Amino acid sequence: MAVVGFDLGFQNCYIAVVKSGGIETVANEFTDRCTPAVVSFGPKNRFVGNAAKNQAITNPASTVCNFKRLHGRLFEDAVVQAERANLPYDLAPLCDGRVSAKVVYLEKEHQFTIEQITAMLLTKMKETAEASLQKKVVECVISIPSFFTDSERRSVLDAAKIAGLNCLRLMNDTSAVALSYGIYKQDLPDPEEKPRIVFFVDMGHSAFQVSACAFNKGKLKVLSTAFDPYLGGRDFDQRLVEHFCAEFKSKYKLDVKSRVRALLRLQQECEKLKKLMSSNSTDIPLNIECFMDDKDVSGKMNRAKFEELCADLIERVTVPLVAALEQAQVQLQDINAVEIVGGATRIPAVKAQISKFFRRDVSTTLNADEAVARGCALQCAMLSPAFKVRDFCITDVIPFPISLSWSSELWYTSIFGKNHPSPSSKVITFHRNKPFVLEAFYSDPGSLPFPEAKIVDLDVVKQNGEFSGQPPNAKKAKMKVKHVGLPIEEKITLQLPKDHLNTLIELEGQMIQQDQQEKERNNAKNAVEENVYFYRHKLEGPYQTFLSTNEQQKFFELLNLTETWLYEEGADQDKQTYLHKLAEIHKLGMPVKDRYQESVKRPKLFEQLLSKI
Ligand code: ATP
Ligand code: K
Ligand code: MG
Repeated sequence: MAVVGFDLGFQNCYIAVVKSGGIETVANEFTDRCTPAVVSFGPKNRFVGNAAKNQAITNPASTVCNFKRLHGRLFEDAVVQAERANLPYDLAPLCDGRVSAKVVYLEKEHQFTIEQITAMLLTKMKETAEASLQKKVVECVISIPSFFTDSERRSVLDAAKIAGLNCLRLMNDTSAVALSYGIYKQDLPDPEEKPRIVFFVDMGHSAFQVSACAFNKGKLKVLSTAFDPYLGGRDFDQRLVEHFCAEFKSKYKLDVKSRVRALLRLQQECEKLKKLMSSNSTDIPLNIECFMDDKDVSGKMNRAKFEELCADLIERVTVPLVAALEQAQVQLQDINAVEIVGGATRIPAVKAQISKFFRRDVSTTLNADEAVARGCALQCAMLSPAFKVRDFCITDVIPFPISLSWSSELWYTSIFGKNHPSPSSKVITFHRNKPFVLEAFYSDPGSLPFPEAKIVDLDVVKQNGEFSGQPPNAKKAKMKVKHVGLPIEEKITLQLPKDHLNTLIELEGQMIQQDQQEKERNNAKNAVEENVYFYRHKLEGPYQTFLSTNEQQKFFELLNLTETWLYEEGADQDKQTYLHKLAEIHKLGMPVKDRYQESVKRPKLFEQLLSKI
């Protein structure tokens, strides 16, 4: 069994695998260990990751990015609507109200659910892992933000199923980081000693998360988790974008926001600028050629000015830190280390703010980009029977309290409090002789990172059970309790119905096949082109003397004709046509190649023979 961990980032995804006893992060075919969370749709195939990111500006309306936060939500949801306002592609409701991305694929309009989009990304990551491991990947652990609610989590699980993955566990980003930190530490305090307290702080592209963890030998207990789901690197980019939009308006009379492509280019440049400012405090130029109306634009920025533009964002860094510290019930002086990960913690002001709050230097002992994926792979190894990993017990927490209600009797109880351990279970006894409905829900809608209470209603787990075995007076006849099976019908709001899920699994399979066919077609076309160049080169050189002038002339003619054909009607043909062209070339080329190779081998064979005489 392959052991794989996926960091499903808002912007950047990473894959870690267990290979010859160690954890490795895997590079894709672009030798990039980061797979951008982008899926693009073309007339013949899909592009995922790096290839899709390259389409972001040329094909913005069918290039789906920034979609992670749309999981488990309805189209009407305020979060979805707020995201939609800034997306270069369109979202649309499905008939059940869930959200989908509207794109042009295979020259037709298509709507893909967010689960499908994430599944496409996971398919790509799965293929990358398979290429590295040289075996099939099914079992995996996937990371999610700690603030993801039940419906968001289930939505990610559905995406995994569509991609043909068996997600053994979803792991909170910061817990994955904590596991990567703790598992190899040789010097953790003994179980009966005072634990080592470490805070993990992760600022990614879309969100800010912090968790407090207590480590002892062989165990990790998450004490608290806090977050700002709407504070990440992209907010810092946006400040720069706003700044330059205003500047270009007054300087060049350009309305950048009226043009999708210009805005996207500016966003890309601002992100680059932000990264440059992390290692450079002097003025940095921003130049974009042919930006709008054939105009070149330029501007400049420096770290001090940037920090001014982002002052309130930097202030907000403190809020979750306070919450995590309070809920963990530890004192600043009890903290042994503060580890930062996530790309946006590289912003010097963010790092300084964290450091200022904890009154200590922050540590960067972990790989800021890969720690989440590595933690997921470790967790996957621990869950896999095929691997022996040192015993390490993780107690995670769920930040939101959960209650149960029994609608028929207005009965209500809180079963799990804020930051309750996870996984955990509780036994609750009901005495019933008729079917009954139990409803599980988040007790404190205000604590959910949703702006609207309405969404909370939809985020409820309902359990509908038939119960017939217990006599009505079971309470009195205590000694005669009879145990019968309790058929449970589970109703989970917003989850894909099973038959629909199967359809989506099938559809993903078809799209994988379509991509494969397109890849083979392209390979065949490239082979024709490569062989034209190969033989031309050889005919002008070493092959020259191995065919008659007449044959040579005929061959050159074929190569020239094929080359012209490739640029004209041959530009877009099916695989078979290319293979046919290739055969034509080989028909003339192979005999020459054989003659040539024979001539190279002949002296050597001759020498061998001579040496034997
Ligand atoms: P999320 O955790 O929100 O799902 P993610 O995991 O995809 O997002 P990361 O890859 O951790 O996010 O971080 C990406 C962010 O970090 C981007 O905003 C990127 O611009 C920013 N970033 C990366 N390197 C630097 C740097 N050197 N200086 C400033 N910001 C940086
Ligand atoms: K990431
Ligand atoms: Mg992340």
